[in-house]
Amino acid sequence: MENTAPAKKVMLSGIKPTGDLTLGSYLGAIKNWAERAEQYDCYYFMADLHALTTRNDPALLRRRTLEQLAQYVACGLDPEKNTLFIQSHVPAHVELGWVLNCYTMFGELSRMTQFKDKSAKNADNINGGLFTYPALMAADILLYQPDYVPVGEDQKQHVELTRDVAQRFNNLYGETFKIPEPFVPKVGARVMDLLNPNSKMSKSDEVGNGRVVIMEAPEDIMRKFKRAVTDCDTEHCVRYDPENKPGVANLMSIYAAVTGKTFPEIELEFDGLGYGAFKPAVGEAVVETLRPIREEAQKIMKDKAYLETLCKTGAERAPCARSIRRSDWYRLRGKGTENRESGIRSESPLATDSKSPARAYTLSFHFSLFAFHFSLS
Ligand code: AQP
Repeated sequence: MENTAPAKKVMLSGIKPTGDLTLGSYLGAIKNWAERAEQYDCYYFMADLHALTTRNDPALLRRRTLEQLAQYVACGLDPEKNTLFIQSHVPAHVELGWVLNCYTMFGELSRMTQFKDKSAKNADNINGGLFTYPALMAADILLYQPDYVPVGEDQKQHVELTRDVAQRFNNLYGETFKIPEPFVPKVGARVMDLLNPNSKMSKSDEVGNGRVVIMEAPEDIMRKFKRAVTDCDTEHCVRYDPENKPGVANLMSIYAAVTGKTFPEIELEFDGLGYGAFKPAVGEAVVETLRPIREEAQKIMKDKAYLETLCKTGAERAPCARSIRRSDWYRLRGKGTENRESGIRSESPLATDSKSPARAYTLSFHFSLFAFHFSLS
C-alpha cells in the first residue's frame, strides 16, 4: 500500500570537534536533538571542517571527531533514527560552501559576533576560514533543506545570516533553498562558565574549574559546582535574577535544564537553605544526568568496528536522503530563469547538463592529513 503519511519536517545541526563536549554543548544542543528523533527527520554532524579554523593536531582532531560521534550516540541520538555523519565525508558541503561564499557579503560577515570574539581570542590566527565560517555553515544547513536548525543562543545569528543568504539566492534565481528557522531551547540555551558567569562555557576554553565536560569524573564535577561563583548576597538567596545574580541564574538554568523544574519551583525548593545546599544539589543533578552518558560513550569508544560502520553509513545516507540536488544550485534553475530583479533571463555560467556524467568539477576530499583513519589505538 502506498505510504500516505505526510513527510516529517527536517532538523539539522552540528558541532565542531574543537575540544571535549561540554555541559553547554549537551544542554544547549544535543539534549534537544535527542528528544526530537520521533517527530522529525534528523541530521546531525561532526563539523570537522569548521574545526580547521583553529590550529589542530590532525591525530587529535580525528580522535575528537570519533569521540564526538560516540558521545552523540551515548546522549541518545539513535543512529537508526538520526542520520549521523562527519562533515568532511560529504564533499557537497564544501562545494555549496564556495557558491554561497559568493552570495554572502563582507559587511554581513564582519558583523558576526562570533568572528569578533574568536578573532580577539586568537589574534595570531585570524584566518579567512574564520571569517567565512558562516557561509560554510549556510551550506551545511541549506544542503539538507531543513525546517529547523536547533542551536544554542550563540549560533542564532549564523542561522539568521543563512536565512538572508538563502533568500538572496532565491530572489535572484527562483525558489531553490528552503528558508530554515533557528530552534533555540527555552532553558540551557546559554550555559555560562562556572567561574565567570558573564562568559559562555566553551569547548576550546582552557580546561579549568569553570568548564564541565560530558566525560568528566563525578568527583571533579562536584568540586567544580561547589566552587562555582555565586554573589555577595549575604542571605545567599536562590533567586532568578540574571542581571544582578548571573552566577546563581546560571546554576538555576542548569538545574532547570537537567531536572525539568521551573525557576519558581527551584526558588521554593531552596528557600532559606542558601548556596551551601544549592550548589552541591546542582552538582549532583548534573553528575546523575551525565553518568549514563559517560558510561555508554566509554563502551562505544571501545568498539571501533561499530564506529567505523556508523561513519560509513552516515556518509552514504547524508547526501542522498533529503539533500538538495547539486544541479539545483549549480544550474541555478537549469534552463534559464527570469531574473526577478532585472527581468533578464539568465543562464548560469556554471550550468551543466544534469544527465551528463561529467560534473562541473570534481572535488576529491581525500587529503590525507584530515581524512578519516582509525588511529585511536
Ligand atoms: N555554553 C553553551 N550553552 C548553550 N549552548 C551551547 N553551545 C555551545 N556552547 C554552549 C551550542 O552547541 C552547539 C555547538 O556548536 P559549535 O561547537 O559548532 O560552536 P560553538 O557555539 O562555538 O561552541 P563552543 O563550545 O564555544 O566551541 P568553540 O570553543 O570551539 O568555539 C551550538 O548549537 C551552540 O549554540
